[in-house]
Amino acid sequence: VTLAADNLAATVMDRAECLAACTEEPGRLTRRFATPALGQAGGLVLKWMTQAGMQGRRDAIGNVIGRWEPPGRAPAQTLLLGSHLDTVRDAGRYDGALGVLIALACVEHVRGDGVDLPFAIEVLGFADEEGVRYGTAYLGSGALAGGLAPSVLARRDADGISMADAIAAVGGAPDELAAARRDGADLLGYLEVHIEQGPVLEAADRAVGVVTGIAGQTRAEVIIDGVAGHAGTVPMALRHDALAAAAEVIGAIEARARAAEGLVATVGELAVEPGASNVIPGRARFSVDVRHLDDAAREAAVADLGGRVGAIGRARGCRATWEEVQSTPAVICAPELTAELEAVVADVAVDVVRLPSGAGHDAAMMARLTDVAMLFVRCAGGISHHPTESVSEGDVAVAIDVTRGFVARMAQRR
Ligand code: HGY
Ligand code: MN
Ligand code: MN
Repeated sequence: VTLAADNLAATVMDRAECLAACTEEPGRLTRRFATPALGQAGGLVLKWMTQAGMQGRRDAIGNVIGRWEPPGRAPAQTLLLGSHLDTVRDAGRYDGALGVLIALACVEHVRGDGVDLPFAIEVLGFADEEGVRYGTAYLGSGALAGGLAPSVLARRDADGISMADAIAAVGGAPDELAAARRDGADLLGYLEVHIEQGPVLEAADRAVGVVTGIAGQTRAEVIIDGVAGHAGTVPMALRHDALAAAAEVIGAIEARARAAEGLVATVGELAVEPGASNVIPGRARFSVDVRHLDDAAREAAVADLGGRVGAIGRARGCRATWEEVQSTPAVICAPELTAELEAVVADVAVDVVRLPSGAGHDAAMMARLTDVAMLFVRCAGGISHHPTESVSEGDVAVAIDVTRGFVARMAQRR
């Protein structure tokens, strides 16, 4: 893909198509952590980084990191831009990738137009934000921000492969994760550009919006053990049907979320054992994802639901457990950095729409390391985590202009 300064947005769109071809599953886009498909996408980004005059590398967990420095200078400070390169199953092509490509386009502009900056820029393509393979989100940004517990390396995926082995299998260094932690002392902040994944900007007819904060999320796993049996001979009153118990719990989860303003809860994965049509399920395991902008409200819901799981299990003669997998607090975007971003949006995009993020983002983890700000880009119908996810080239051009303007303001601020 060739590059000229005035068609950065077209280049971003073309490159998004190239990245969308890096998939584990022909015919649909699935690019999980530490897979060859993710390696292939990272390889493309590294190539584009090198073409943009950046020093590209992969860190111990597989994050792709490109560094640009002003010619002949070794600046004391660094501005971070980026997002994630992994995807959910049957994903859209812009969730994550768009932010990495816009960050790259911004550096290409800086270099192409000979803009002199008093700081370096690093573009980050995180190796895992979605947590699809190992259930825990933010592995990539967690390694950089120091948010990973070493115990996470022992987690096994659906095929029984440990995270440590998966990282090593794609050339990473699982025993060097501590060294991947970035020192925050030289950082000016982290800006993440991401599709909104919701309907607000489209309803407001705005190309971009400024994110005020990111909802906290709790990920848990519920395991219900009942008694498997013959579907034809065990009377209903004598059953301890694990899936029927799960259905009651899932209904209770939905009801609890519906009853609380701003609370969302989702069961996205469900496994039934032994999994035959004529056998009463002996075991059911499912994921729970609970989110709210207010941590107290989320934690109250989690406490309620954990209690309900036990009660429903006991009432049915099943053993039901709620095990928390990961809990990430809500994050308020850094006011100063966000004010800089708002000033640019006010110039470039008429007025400023501010909105919270119900979706999790690497910025939530990067906030442990440095100030964070986020720019949302309108996406058609607010659709995301779906192959029809889409953005317009015009909106991408606005997002690139805002990112460039943000970098220029950060340069004046020094
Ligand atoms: O799940 C999320 O909110 C994000 O897409 N990882
Ligand atoms: Mn996502
Ligand atoms: Mn994302």
